[in-house]
Amino acid sequence: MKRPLFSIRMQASINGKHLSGAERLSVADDLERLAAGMVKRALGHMRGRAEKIQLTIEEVETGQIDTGVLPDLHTYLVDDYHHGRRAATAILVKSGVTPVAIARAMDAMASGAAPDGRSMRGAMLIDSKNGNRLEPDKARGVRVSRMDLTEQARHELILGLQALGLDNDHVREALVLAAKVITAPGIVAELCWSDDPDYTAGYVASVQQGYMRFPHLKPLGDERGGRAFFLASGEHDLSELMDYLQSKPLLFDRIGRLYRAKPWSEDL
Ligand code: WAQ
Ligand code: MG
Ligand code: MG
Ligand code: MG
Repeated sequence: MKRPLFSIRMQASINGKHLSGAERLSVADDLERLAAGMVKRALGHMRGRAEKIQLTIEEVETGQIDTGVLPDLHTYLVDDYHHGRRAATAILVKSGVTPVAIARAMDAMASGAAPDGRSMRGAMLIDSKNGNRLEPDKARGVRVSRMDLTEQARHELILGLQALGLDNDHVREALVLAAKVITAPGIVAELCWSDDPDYTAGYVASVQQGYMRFPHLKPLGDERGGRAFFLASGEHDLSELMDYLQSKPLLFDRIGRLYRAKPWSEDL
């Protein structure tokens, strides 16, 4: 833990549109392997081969690194994406997000979120009361980075997810991202579904309820996806929040509980 850590990030695009991204924290010895894996991912993405790949590697000041725990993971079985979105809405309402704000987030994600109808590279920031979009760059969104698992926590997570038949990059990366997002100052909850056409699962996450995933939050084949971070209404300190999401290094050294899938029911 005393060895210097680096933030390594990849962003790939095709036709000037976001294709794929990744972000990890790593010691110097692992950077080459991680960089190769990220380039491979960008070139072999199911939505096409990247035309431009940007890799950024920056040393992180080890003195600033906080540790943390991943949220508990729950899977709720739903019949289809309509059912999934109703369930996700019910959970978000419990977290204090208004139906108007939820509908705005879901409409934006379902229609591509970026002004040109494509998926954003980052996340939307949405006022949890009135649903207003607050991110300064509406085409790009806010990209969260500088978070990862310790080696030991990664090992435990992989074993735990394997036992549930859930070990894939989407789940691992989303859990780590959500873990950082829900502890950010002013955020009450997150909503996400993938922009990968073959991946229909998504989740709602909050500190109180954990990471609640649904196998269907969008129709199979849909290339649109995104993330919405809901902000407590009132005074927003956007620069503090963006700084935390983009720059605060966080290493998760403990995993949460990983629950078996169960059918969704309204009174959960
Ligand atoms: N920061 C902010 N927004 C991001 C980031 C990031 N680091 N990475 C992705 N996004 C946004 C961006 O708008 C993408 O278009 C969108 O999220 C989807 O990204 O439990 O795979 O990497 O089974 O396609 C969730 C369910 C999977 C996992 C999410 O997202 C599970 C997923 P993707
Ligand atoms: Mg991506
Ligand atoms: Mg991703
Ligand atoms: Mg994707």
